[in-house]
Amino acid sequence: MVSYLARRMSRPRVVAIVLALAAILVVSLLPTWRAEAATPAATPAGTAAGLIPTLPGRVLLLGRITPHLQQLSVADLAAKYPQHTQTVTFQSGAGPQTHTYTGPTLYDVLQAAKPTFRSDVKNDALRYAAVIHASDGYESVLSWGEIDPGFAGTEALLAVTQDGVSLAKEGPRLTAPGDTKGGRYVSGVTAVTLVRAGL
Ligand SMILES: Nc1nc2c(c(=O)[nH]1)N[C@H]1C(S)=C(S)[C@@H](COP(=O)(O)O)O[C@H]1N2
Ligand SMILES: [Mo]
Repeated sequence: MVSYLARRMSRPRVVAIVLALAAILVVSLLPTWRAEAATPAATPAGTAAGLIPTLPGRVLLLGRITPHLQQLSVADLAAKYPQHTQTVTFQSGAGPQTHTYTGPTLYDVLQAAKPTFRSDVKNDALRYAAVIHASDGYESVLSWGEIDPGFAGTEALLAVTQDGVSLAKEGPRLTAPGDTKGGRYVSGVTAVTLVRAGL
């Protein structure tokens, strides 16, 4: 077509038409490109969705542990740590819910991951917190003082079963016994980051 046009029109005119068509194409695609740049795929605003890689059937342990990146399968969680059973009730948008969970304590899992607590800083562990990340970008925090048996000693579990049903497919669920509302019962856990919140 271009050669047909070239035979009928002067060369500068063909060049001008091609450039004009290219400009129209770029201008018409610009809003799409800009929208894609502003909203990376499936990242709800204000969440870590997309920032933390999701390994199906695995939980990543990250942050102030030794080494800094570790991974566990749900089978590891069910076999390598002492298992606890707890029946808990929490308030949710769908009314109060009561469930029975089994799994290791978050405390045992993090202790085995060797936190980088400093022995030369008084109660360094009390400056630490675990961030629980879920597959949908939901996150919640438990401080070390909440889960350490020497302090509040909340038996937060990384539950691998709920009401007798395996959570291997959707990922473990954090429990927060003692909480009234269900907000910290994080489901579909993909990662736990141990952070040092002290300055
Ligand atoms: N991953 C994830 N876990 C979550 C939530 C969420 O949005 N995403 N919502 C929380 C809230 S606010 C409540 S009340 C409970 C509800 O539990 P259910 O999803 O089993 O009904 O889950 C909690 N865990
Ligand atoms: Mo909730």
